[in-house]
Amino acid sequence: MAGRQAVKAYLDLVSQACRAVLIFLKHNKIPHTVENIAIRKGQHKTPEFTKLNPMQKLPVLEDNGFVLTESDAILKYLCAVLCTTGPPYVPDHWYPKLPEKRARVDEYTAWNHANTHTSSIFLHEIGFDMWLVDMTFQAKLERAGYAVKVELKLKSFKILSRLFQSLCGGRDILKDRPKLLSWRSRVQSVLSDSFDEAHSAVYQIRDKFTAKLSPCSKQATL
Ligand SMILES: N[C@@H](CCC(=O)N[C@@H](CS)C(=O)NCC(=O)O)C(=O)O
Repeated sequence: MAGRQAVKAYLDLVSQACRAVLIFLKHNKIPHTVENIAIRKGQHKTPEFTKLNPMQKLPVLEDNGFVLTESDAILKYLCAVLCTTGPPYVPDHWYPKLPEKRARVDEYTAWNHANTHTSSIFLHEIGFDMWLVDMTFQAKLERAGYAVKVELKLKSFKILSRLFQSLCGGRDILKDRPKLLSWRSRVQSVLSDSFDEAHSAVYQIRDKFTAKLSPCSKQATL
């Protein structure tokens, strides 16, 4: 971002939407600072934060006075701003300019937004997650031929961060799904350190949770 200030991201890494933003910033080496806002402490309800986002939700991005909410909008904004005005440049494959390719990414992010967020308590805690994996993510990835290569798209990236949410509860919902497991490890290896850094809070919650389980329950979850 030559000549531009670092962007400021307001995040709580317990949130999947926030992790997606952080991984994207780190992976693309976009200069940024992070302001940690702890949802569990109600820090997103303060008058200062409410001025930034009247909806009192995270993540929020601030770019030289321009304030943006909603992780999808933030990721697409960063792609749009930095595809031409780098360095660093965000490569076109993340959010292609070609209308048909772009529409495929928008198709997924629209579906993701409407279908995986509000229902996530059911999806992750009550066991509908298997239905979700088989009927939706897997079907969508089948159509895309599990295409990840080194060319990551916002689409595969959002799927991955969503699927990782259940790890907080100590469950790996992909453990019996070899195709999805291999796809996930390919995406993770492309994202490498930025993925693990953004998931450090999730790993801590998982470790705390699984430490309390009996050996038998541990086997059943992870
Ligand atoms: N659709 C929004 C999700 C915003 C959202 O619901 N954020 C949650 C964390 S994942 C939050 O801030 N929750 C605080 C609350 O609802 O009080 C996005 O993708 O950015």
